Amino acid sequence: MNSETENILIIGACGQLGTELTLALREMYGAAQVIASDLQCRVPVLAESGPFEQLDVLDSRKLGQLVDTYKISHIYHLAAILSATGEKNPKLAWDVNMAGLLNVLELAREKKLKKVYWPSSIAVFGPHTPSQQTPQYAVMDPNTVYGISKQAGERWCEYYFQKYGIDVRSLRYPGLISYKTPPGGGTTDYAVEIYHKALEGEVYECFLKEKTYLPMMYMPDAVKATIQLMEAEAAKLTVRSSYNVGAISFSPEEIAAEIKKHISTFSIRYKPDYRQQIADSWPSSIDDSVARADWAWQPEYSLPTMTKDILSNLRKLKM
Ligand code: NAD
Ligand code: AKB
Repeated sequence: MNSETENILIIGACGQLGTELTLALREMYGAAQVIASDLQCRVPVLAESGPFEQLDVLDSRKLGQLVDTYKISHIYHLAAILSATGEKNPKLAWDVNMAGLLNVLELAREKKLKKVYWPSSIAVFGPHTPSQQTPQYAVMDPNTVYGISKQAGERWCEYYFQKYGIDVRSLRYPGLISYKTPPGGGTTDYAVEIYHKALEGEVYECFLKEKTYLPMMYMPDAVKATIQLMEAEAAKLTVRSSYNVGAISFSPEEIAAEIKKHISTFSIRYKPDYRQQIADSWPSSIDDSVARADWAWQPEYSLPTMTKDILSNLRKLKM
């Protein structure tokens, strides 16, 4: 452990985002510099490729001990209860999402951490938000406990930046799509499950209606955006709540049609459930011009290039 360089703690590292972000940060900064943590180590590669610590973010004493032991300078706080799971257990979602963030922000203030990363979500928007090309600054009336916690979290991040000078940075991710780690209970999870079912030769039963457009992003773009934001010069950042970041927008019928170009026998049927109402309250597409202007954000993947990449990689993994 080198105390002169960045020592990074990732909280919630075993999740869909954390698994890939941890490995990318270990590549960049060295494995010993990047401490992965989660409730349990569900992803063996994270303990095999570098330090891993069991941590509940609600345990502020243990969090403080880890920061001291590893001389942590940067925290990536990813632990959260996502939208669909949150609606089943609103109290748990509020406690984990809110108290967890406040523990991290307080610790950053006490221990004078150099930087904190905390992700927000398109879930901060609601039914009265303009749904097409949703601007950076728009009406926010989230109606899920997850969205309410993310909106409040954004306000806390900006508060800690303005009051205490904590260098907190944040992105409002759209639905993240990956093939390496399963998603954790969100409304956009269908766009991950669909690829697995297609390769298993099964009909995919989609929990959203065929024309439900949502903003989405392939995981390599999400990892790139996160690292780019964290590396950006502080003086260039004009948003200290959370940046809109966009990439792709599509509906279930469009992703199914794209998969059919590769697997002609694939078929989908629709059985919308409680997640339809959540999806209907979220934007269809995102205006991320502020992120593009401030730190040169530019996504790489489209629906066709993402689909080709996921299917070829999943085929190799399933062989
Ligand atoms: P995930 O559900 O896959 O992973 C979250 C991780 O947090 C899990 O490994 C879980 O074990 C851990 N965790 C839960 N409670 C904890 C606690 N009390 N202490 C420590 N760890 C705990 O979520 P994800 O998709 O990787 O999302 C990561 C972050 O990105 C979250 O803040 C989420 O809100 C945000 N985000 C994700 C998406 C997406 O589509 N995946 C979109 C927008 C925002
Ligand atoms: C969810 O669906 O809850 C997440 C998100 C968009 O925040 N994928």
